[in-house]
Amino acid sequence: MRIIHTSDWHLGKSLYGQKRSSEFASFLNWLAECIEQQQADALLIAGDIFDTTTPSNAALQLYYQFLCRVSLSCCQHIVIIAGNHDSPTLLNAPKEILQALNIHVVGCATADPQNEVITLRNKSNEAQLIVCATPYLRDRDIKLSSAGESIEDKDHYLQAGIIKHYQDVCKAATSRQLQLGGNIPIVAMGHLFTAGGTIGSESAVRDLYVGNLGHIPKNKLPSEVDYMALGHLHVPQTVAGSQTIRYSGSPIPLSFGEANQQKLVVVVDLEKDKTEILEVPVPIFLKLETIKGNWPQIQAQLTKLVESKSNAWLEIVYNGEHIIGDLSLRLREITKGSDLSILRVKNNKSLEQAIQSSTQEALEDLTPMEVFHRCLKAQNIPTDQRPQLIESYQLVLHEIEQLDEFAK
Ligand SMILES: [Mn+2]
Repeated sequence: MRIIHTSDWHLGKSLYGQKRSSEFASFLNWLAECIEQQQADALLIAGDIFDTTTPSNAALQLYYQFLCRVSLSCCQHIVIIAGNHDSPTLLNAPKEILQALNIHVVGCATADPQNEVITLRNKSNEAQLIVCATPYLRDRDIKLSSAGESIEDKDHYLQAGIIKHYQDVCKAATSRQLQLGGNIPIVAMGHLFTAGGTIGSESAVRDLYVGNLGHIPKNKLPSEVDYMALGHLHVPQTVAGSQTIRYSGSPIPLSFGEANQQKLVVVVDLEKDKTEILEVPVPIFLKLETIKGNWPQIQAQLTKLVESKSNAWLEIVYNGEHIIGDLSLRLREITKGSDLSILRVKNNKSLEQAIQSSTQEALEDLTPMEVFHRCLKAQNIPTDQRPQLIESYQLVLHEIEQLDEFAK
């Protein structure tokens, strides 16, 4: 049994206002070819299919066209779980019709763990693989928060609840394994943050779990499974050194911060007693590059890119000694007539900045917690009062996040 594990597509995401539909289409085309080349039997997508809970029709079309194409290929099954970015109901809406194509969708957790246990069968109706398909778990899937709960209480209940949910689903899977004769491999899927995970410079993920809220220690993950296909972190990685618990990461760099990561999908061969793993690198469909330095450095790098006829998308960070008021104009001059696109210019030495004598930054560059820290400083709040206020603020942030998701 050969499976391919991927996650965090974030279809529909744009970068500083630029649509990325052609990169997403290129990736899905590549993935469909990769499935054929690898002769994969199943595809597991571990959440964050879409970037928002209301994806555009163009993003939906990419998704359905891909599902249709793959369901006609050698790949007999697709299992999809919702991530925190996905709308559980949007994913679930076509559940029955997709089921007819052997595409299994789990948009939200239910009270019965059996609903998250899927048996994949071959054409002769023989069971090949059991999949524990647990979607992203929200507060309301675990327990309702009560007023006056401290961050420690909340973290404790949330963690314990998430762990128990995974254990319940795993237990249901092992009893199904017994019913089926005992030697069918089990794969678990999840969309969560394991403690110690690498998040790179993903502020979007960093903000999601304030403090350590909801971080799951590796030794609490179900150990009875042959492979665990995780989503949520965009940097591909193994969990705490275990080769069989992995994040596939996002398939294309979703921000300039991810541009230097090798993106990949994971091919997993599940035999009776051994699991073999192969990482297949995803090609770069469009280069994202950050150009940083003083003016001569930026000028030299840009000229080189123009000469090499690059069509990269660029982020320019000027941090030279001298104030440059006409940075954008100078950049336009150099790149005129080329295929380069400058998406973002950060001038650390602009005239306005010299006047304000503070670093030039936009609110979007800061996390809500950083803003709060600055508030405390600006209001001269005594240091001994700060921890209590920070804790309350973390709780409020978390409540807002959950309310936001409830509305979805
Ligand atoms: Mn996520």
